[in-house]
Amino acid sequence: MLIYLNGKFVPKEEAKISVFDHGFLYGDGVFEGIRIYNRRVFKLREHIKRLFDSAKAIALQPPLTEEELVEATLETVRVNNLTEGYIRVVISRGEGDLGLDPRKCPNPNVVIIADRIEIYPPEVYKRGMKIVTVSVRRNSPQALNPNIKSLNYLNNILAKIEANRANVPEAIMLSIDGYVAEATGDNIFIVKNKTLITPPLYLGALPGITRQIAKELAEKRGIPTEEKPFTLYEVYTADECFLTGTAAEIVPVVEVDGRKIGKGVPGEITLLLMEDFHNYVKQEGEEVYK
Ligand code: PXG
Repeated sequence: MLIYLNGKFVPKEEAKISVFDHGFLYGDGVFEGIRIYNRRVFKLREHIKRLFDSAKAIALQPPLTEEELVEATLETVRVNNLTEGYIRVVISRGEGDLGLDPRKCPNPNVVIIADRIEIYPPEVYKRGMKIVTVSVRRNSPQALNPNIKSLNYLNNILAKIEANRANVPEAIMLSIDGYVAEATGDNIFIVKNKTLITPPLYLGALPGITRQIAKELAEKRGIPTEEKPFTLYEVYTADECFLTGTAAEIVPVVEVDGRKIGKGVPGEITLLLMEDFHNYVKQEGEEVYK
């Protein structure tokens, strides 16, 4: 496996970053997770754009342009000869001293890893997922905005630890005010009266690329979509529920906190969007091997 490290391709064993990197010391940096489907990098430009938006939000100036990073990402897939997989693009603040001050870090580190992907077992997509709500609240946008895909994922990891203890693969995180925000690494949707509803981003959720696709696919099908705040009551009483994410794709949720959602099986609209999504990923994306 070859890793892109600041403009060079190095073997995995040699791909090393200083312990003084503020990504390591403080979680100071940003990242993206991107899928490779069928020799194409899915929504590559959208991911790189979001990465640059995250970097902008933390006042980190990437040492290369969006176009250069798009090319570097494609090249990383190429040198590893992948046709399917998962890409991690990371820009950390870079090496500094032991203080917080990012001004001491003049050279951000850029890493691109292209690897195989680990996905949920097929049963989860057939029968649906059981999830719980966790006690830890999603970061307040007023403290650390969840719109930023930063290297500081402790909020999500604390939630994941609670999910692990409950023996479920994902979990709902609420906003400080008790509205449904998102899952630990996925966005959330409910379906009510044939309408798709997802929380607005200001409640504290990542502007998910898959979330956006789900909305677009629904609109193409003539299914109305809404962004509005909702509580757990609305989840428990929804007709359908599903999660969206680059790794998870669209995954049906059939039970939340011991309450069956709808009939307790993947919903009609969920199944329709899953099918549309699978067709969509086959055709969309930046060709790796031209
Ligand atoms: N919310 C959060 C907090 C995420 O981290 C999503 C939503 C979905 O966004 P996209 O753009 O992928 O549709 C994410 C991204 C993992 C893992 O290993 C998952 C993500 C990020 C990092 C790791 O499960 N999901």
